[in-house]
Amino acid sequence: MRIDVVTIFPEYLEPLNVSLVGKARAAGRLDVRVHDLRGWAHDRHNTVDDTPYGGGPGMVMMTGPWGEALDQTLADGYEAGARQPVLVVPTPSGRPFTQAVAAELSARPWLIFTPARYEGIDTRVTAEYATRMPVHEVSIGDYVLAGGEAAVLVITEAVARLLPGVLGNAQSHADDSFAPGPMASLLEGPVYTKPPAWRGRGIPDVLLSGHHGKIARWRRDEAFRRTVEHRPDLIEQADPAAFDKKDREMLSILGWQAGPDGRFGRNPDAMEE
Ligand code: 6GU
Repeated sequence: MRIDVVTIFPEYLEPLNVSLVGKARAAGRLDVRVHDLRGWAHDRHNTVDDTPYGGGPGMVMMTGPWGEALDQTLADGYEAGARQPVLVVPTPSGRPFTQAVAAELSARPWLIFTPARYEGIDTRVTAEYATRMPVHEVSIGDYVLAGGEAAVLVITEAVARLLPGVLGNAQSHADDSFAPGPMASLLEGPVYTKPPAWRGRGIPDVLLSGHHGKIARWRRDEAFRRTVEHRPDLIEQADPAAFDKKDREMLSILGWQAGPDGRFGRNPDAMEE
């Protein structure tokens, strides 16, 4: 996969040299190019922003530098043999970035990121490139960052770990929290490693039993506990067909029951802690 990032803070993308993404690059599975947007500014102050039409606070990133930067980035990529670019525009007003979006992007050969500072980029830029390639405007959560660079780090890491050969063990993301499939959208439960006793705290007996069926069931029960506690919305939205008899027993113990539509909700008679 090729990734281009155009930014006014190239140094903000330094973490892409580290850890999983850094290793994927070193292994040749990921080709990351970071470009300084100011290289396409033309006045002596390297200006890339201007005041918003209609008034109001803040500054808007100008069409000129972005247009030239993206034209050049596209031309260089095509020249190097890259194909089928997708433009990924991080913005708090984008669609939520989820594991499903990460999986979709990981199947593409070429991503171009346009993290913005100030109040965002003149809308005509995305409108223009949307006539040439798919454009995904994405937000990484319901809070406001000073710019999209941190979102580029987040999205790149989520995508890179899904690339073939980047995680040693393909099974390691089959049971991720938010992985698609039968385990759909349960959070992962607690994990333990050696030593077997630490400050008076032991390991649940089942994990030492060697009984794989019981261990799998225990893990799923703990996943239900944690999901009910941290993300009850995931249980409410889940397709109840994904829940077997044991799942339903666990949900009942946790104070959840199926409503008339089959979906699960908190049992109003259950006692709160
Ligand atoms: Cl992608 N950008 C900014 N500036 N803030 C955000 C965001 C992105 N996602 C959530 N908040």
